[in-house]
Amino acid sequence: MEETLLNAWKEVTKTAPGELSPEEAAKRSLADVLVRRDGWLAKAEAALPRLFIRELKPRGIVRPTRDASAYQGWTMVPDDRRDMLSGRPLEPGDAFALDFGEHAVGSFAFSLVATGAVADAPVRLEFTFAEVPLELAEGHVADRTGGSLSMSWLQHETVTIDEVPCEVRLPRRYSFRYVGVEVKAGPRGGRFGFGGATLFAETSADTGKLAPLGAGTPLDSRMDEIACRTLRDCMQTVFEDGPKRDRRLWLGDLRLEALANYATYGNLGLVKRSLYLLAGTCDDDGALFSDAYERPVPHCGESRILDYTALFAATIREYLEVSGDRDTAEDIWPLCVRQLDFLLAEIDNDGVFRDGGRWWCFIDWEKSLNRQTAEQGALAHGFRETIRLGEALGRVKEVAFLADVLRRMRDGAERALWNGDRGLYLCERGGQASWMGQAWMVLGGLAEGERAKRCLEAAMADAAAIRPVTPYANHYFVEALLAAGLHAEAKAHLERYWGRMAALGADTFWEVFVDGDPLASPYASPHLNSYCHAWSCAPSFFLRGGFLDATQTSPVQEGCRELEKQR
Ligand code: RAM
Repeated sequence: MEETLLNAWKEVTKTAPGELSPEEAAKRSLADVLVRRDGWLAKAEAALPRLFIRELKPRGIVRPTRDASAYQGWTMVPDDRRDMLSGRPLEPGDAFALDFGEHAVGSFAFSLVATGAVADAPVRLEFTFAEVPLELAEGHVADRTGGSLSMSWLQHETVTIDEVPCEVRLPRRYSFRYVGVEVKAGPRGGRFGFGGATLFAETSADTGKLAPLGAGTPLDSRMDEIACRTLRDCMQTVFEDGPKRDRRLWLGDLRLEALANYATYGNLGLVKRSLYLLAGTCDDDGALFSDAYERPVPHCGESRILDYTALFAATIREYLEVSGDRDTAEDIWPLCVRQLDFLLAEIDNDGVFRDGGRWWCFIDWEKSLNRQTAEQGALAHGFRETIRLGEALGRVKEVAFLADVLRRMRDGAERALWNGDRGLYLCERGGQASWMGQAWMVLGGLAEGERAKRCLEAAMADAAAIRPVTPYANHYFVEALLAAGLHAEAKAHLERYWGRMAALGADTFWEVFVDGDPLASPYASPHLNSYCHAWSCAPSFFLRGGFLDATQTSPVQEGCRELEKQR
């Protein structure tokens, strides 16, 4: 038998009256999960939200221009050929770009108009839908250079039209602000023109519910506005990670989107649907997958991320706190308990997480990050949240054993990971220090009080400590600063990271952002990055005081209120 904390527990647990041993809890929860699974999918279906549709017209014609000072080296400048939108006769080789004025998600329609002369051949147009100028300026080379994901994610479309005049609506949904139009082939001699375009923007966010941010610095308002737009465009029939790519539900992204949503659009039904979709697509062993697809029929993806699974309990507990929807939380509770079996199996007998290679340990996209310390904290956070959810549901006895697990993890971290001289938690192999390692130790409650402050400050002061590269991980860094009571640092970090994106002209916040490395990409091509990625909505959550529910009393929530007061 493997020397894991779970097995140790199974050996030693003497069930106290009324309590369940971990083994019994797991067995019972699996039976409950399998009985309920189909019902969960039906409930996901029943919670399908309505989409709000807005019609947007192009604001103007633009041209990408090289600008060394602009983000990724490209900026959009106005193009004075405005008559491109009102039927100026076109020739093969003509090209122009539309600017819709803001990022949006939806379907795209356009018209071709007659110019008087007979259109004696089909018209072949190529469209390039772009979230940022780079995609438009260099989209044609991206296809050739490739990347580590499929290039079919690039929003390129070639359309051949037989009859002019005509109205055409493209079949896919696109995520963009700019659209490049190029006449690839067609009749010569000015026999057709472009008659205009419409973007039918879709979202399940009711923007009418969005209260103004109120007081605050201009930068606060700017960051909040960008974050709200980002979230709006990712709120479709589930919380998508990014509407350009991967266009699906991810558990880790869901938690942060749900938090920002509570503070902004308050669409509780969408959280419920997303939770049920993940629950209903778990496997026959009751294991959650980290991503799920809605269509053509609900099904799971292929990823199982350890730190995402550990976030499931928190996502349910927060939903319960805000919505008061006890039925849903009680309904999915057995699935939460079931995950404990998988999570606990990753912790050795001495209370320390050591990567057994069975899971994808994510935390952040930074490649050089050794994830040991961060996962230790993320798992502890997951167990703490499971206890809190159990308390809220009056089911704490089922998971009472976790209190001791947490004690053992704290002792384990103390012995194996804490370095008192440097004031940092370090990974066992190689002794790496990272910002996220400290952040998750704090969030997992393994570092508290002065220790929490000390390790976060030590990481920030250590030039060699590995920094996070995604807004996702940076969100947790801010959460950790707030949990440690470092409010001013939290605000400063928000301004440094998200404020910098805003200063660089972000219309929506990006999937990855490394100041000084604008072409950074986890996928070996910045063209594959998503530039509207809702795990980056932190400013709205933090600046709007966190949850809608003012009774929240966690240190993070108090920190959020502190930031709100300071605005
Ligand atoms: C990316 C997705 C998503 C994230 C996973 C881990 O591919 O876009 O945002 O949750 O990776």
